[in-house]
Amino acid sequence: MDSQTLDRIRSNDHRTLSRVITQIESNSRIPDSFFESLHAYSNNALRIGITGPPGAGKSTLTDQLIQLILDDNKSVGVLAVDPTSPFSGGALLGDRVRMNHFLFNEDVFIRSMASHGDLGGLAHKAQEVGDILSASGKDIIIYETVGVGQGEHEVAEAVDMTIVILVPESGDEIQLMKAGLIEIADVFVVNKSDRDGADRLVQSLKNILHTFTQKGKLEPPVFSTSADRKEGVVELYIGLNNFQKVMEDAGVIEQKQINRHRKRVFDLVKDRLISKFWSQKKIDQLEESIRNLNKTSASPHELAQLLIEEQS
Ligand SMILES: Nc1nc2c(ncn2[C@@H]2O[C@H](COP(=O)(O)OP(=O)(O)O)[C@@H](O)[C@H]2O)c(=O)[nH]1
Ligand SMILES: [Mg+2]
Repeated sequence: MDSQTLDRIRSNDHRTLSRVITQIESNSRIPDSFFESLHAYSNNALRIGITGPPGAGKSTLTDQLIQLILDDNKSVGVLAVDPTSPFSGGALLGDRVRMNHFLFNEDVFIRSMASHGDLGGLAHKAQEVGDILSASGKDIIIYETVGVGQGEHEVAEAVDMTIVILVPESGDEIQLMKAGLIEIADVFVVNKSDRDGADRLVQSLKNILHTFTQKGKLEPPVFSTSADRKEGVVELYIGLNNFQKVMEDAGVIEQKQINRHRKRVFDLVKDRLISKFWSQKKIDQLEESIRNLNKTSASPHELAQLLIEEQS
């Protein structure tokens, strides 16, 4: 990583953005000094996560939101994170084709990122990419993630506002609560409002949220859209701006940022201590002690304690 990289990022050079994001995606070691200098420029963008079941209309809606953001004289970075695909591109290729009309617009940067099966690392990768997009001057960063399990929780950790997209086919309220989506959502969107059952879902979501939102927490608003017909999307954009203010005034966004900062420090310390600990000597020592399980009398707990106590 040469010293000009940060300058290029800050001058919104999309090729450099791509190159650095590829390095983050593939776990290449990027020097601390780079992130130290990046930090001062990494906190200006609003980070929004958009999650929901496959086919709910996340990409269609994101595409519409990009246009509204541009109309609002703002710039946007989009990171499509696919926790289900071990390969880059793949499932998300269709999305990229759909958003192709923004290809030569320097106020829009769109990238997909695969998790390479490393779900645990997704939160910090999403963070780092967000820092880079923020340093390039993007006002808003959107993360599109398929909500199928763990991935959306990882991404929710990296954003200021999580939008959960549902469709009338998403299932009943009980399933939603089981899926844990209510815990991570700041905002709900019921998309495909052109389909049967949409109004009922909006109503029952509102009821649940009203009943189950804890005291002192903000009750998530529920919006209704038909993304491919461009219905309700302007109202959603205005509603998101308003709710951002509500979240800011309530200190929710600042609290999320503080939590992120703390967690990043915790994670970095953990990673560094672990990699420092496992010297070749320690690895050999462990292998030596467990080579023949029949003869190994020490329990895993004893061995761990021995390895930790011994000077490296
Ligand atoms: N009927 C209907 N179809 C929609 C709507 N929004 C998106 N779709 C369609 O649903 C499919 C999946 O949309 P996509 O944006 O790729 O979903 P994603 O997997 O959540 O990103 C596409 O064929 C869209 O054209 C909508 O509001 N109503
Ligand atoms: Mg999509």
